[in-house]
Amino acid sequence: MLKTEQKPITDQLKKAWWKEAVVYQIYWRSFNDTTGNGFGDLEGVIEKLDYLKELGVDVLWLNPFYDSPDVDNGYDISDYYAIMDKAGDFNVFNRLMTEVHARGMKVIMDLVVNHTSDQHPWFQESRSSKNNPKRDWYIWKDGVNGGPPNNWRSYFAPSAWEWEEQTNQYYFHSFAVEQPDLNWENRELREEIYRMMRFWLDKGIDGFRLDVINLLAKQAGFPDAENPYTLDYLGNNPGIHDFLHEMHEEVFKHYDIMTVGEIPFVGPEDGVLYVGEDREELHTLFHFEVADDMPSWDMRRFKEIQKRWYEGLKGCGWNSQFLNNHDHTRQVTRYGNDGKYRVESAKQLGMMIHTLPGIPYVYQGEEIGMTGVRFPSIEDYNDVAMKNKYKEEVDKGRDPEEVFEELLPLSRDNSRTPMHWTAERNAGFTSGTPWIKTNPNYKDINVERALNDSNSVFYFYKTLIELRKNNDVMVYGDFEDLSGQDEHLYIYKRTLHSTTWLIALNHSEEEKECSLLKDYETSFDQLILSNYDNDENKRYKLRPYEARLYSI
Ligand code: ISL
Repeated sequence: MLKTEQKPITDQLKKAWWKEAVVYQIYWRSFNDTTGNGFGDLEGVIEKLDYLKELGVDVLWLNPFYDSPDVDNGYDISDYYAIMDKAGDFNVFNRLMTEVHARGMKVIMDLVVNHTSDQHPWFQESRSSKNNPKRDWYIWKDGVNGGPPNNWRSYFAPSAWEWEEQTNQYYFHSFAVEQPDLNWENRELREEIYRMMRFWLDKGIDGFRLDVINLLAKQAGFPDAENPYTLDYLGNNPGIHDFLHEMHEEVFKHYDIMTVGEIPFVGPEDGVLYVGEDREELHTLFHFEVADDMPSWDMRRFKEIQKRWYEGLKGCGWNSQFLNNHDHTRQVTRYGNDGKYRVESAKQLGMMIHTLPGIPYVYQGEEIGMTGVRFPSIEDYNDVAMKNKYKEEVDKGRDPEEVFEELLPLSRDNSRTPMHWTAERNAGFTSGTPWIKTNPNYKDINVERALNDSNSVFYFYKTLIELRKNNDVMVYGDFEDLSGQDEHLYIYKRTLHSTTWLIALNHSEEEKECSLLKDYETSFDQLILSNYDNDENKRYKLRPYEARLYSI
C-alpha cells in the first residue's frame, strides 16, 4: 500500500471529450481477416469502420500491433517502431488513422512499457554481458543460496526470475519468461520510452491504454513476499507516481489525448492517486476489484464496489466501466445469463455499464451478446497464461482433466475467439483457417442477424450510446444507489441539475416485486429504454433480467 497522501480535491471536474466517450476495444487479431491468413488485421478494422460508426462509439482501443514474436499475443514487443506483419504496415496504419478521423472517431493505442519481448534488440544487448551499456535497462540480480533472488511468482510463471547462463545472473519478469521487465530506474531507458511515445502521438493517435502501468516501480531491495501468490507486491510501489508524473510532463501534457491506465491491485484510495485531476498523471483507469477479484456475479459486492469507487473519485477523478475485455471472459457468460435469457441479460449488463458513473468500454462482440466458449481440449487453447498454469499444475501430478476443467471458465481465450460477422463459415471472420477456433454458436449470434433485428442487443447498445450523446446526466450526473443490500435488484439514480434518471435492474431468473418504483410513480411515459415490452400489469414488477431506464 502506498503511504496515504492527502486525497486530491478539485472543486469542479472539468468537461472533456474523453469523459463523454464510449470506447470500443478491438482485439484486431480476432476482429476481421482480409488476407485469408487466419489472423485479423488493420485493413479488416478499416473495412468495419462504418459498422462501428453505426453503433455510435467514439474511441477505438486497438490491442498492440507493434512487432512481436506473439508469445503473449502482442504484449511481448520486439520493436516499438515497427508494425507486426500479420497486422499490416504503416500504409494501412496511416489509412486507418485517416478513415477513423474522417468519421469523427479517435484511436488509442495499447502502450506496453513495463516489459518487452526477450527478442527485443535492447534485451539481446542487455543479456550479452554485464558491461553492456543496456545491461541496466533490465533488472538483473545474483541468485541467493543457489536459487532465485526472492520468492516472487509472476502472473504467468511460478517464479518471476529466469536464470541466464551467459552472465550467471537472473533477470526479472512480471509475466512470461519471454517478457523481461524494463528497469524504470534507468533514466536513459525512460527517455527512450518517451521518445517512442511521441513518435506514435505525432502520427496522430489520440491517446494510450497503458498496460499494467502501476507495475513500473519495483519494491526496493526485492524482499521476499509474505504470500507470493497475491502478486500485489508487483504494483503500486514507492516511486510509481514520480514515473507517471514525469511521463505526463515529458509527453502527455503536450497533446490533446486520452490516457487510461490498467491498474490492478488498487481500491479507490490508491486509484485516485493515479487519476486525480490535479495529480497530472493519468486521465482514467481500469481497476480490477470486479474483473480479477469477483469470479462470478455477486450483486451486493458489485454495489459496494461501485459505491466505494464513486465516493472515492467524486470531485477528484474519473472512472472507467467494463465487465469484460481480451483478458476476461465474456460478461454475459461470466456475470449474466448466456442461456434462456441471453438477450435480456446482455442488454441489462449493457444498460448497467452505460448508466453507472464512468467511461463505458464495449469489448468487440459484446454489442451482439457473444458468449464464452468451451473447447474440448487444452490443444484448442492459445492463451500463454492458461497453458503455463495447466503445465504447472499437471507437472505437480494433478489429473489433467480436472486441471483443464478448472481453468476453462476464466481462460482469456473465452474472449479471443473470432468476431461473428455472419452465419457463413468461420462466422465471416476469415476465408482461411482461424488462428483460434470459432465459437460454434456463431450461426445464431452474428452481426448480420443483429442488424436485421430491430430488437437485437446491437440496437439496444446503439440507443444507449445515442442517449449518452444527448444527455449529460449519463456522463456528469451524480450517482445514488437506492437498493441497499438487495441481492437481485439494483436501483439507482443519476442526477444533473434538474434532470434525474432512474435505472431499475433485476439480475435474476425470477420476476421480482419492486416497490421502489411506486415511490417514484414511474409512469410509462417516463420510460426512456427497456429490454422488455411495456406491460401495465408489470408496472411495479421486474421480469427476469429486466432493465428499465426512466426519466423521473
Ligand atoms: O488476465 C488477467 C488475470 O485475470 C489480468 O490480471 C491481466 O493479466 C493483467 O491485468 C495484465 O494484463 C495486461 O498485461 C499482460 C497481458 O498478457 C494482458 O493481455 C494485458 O491486458 C502482460 O502484458
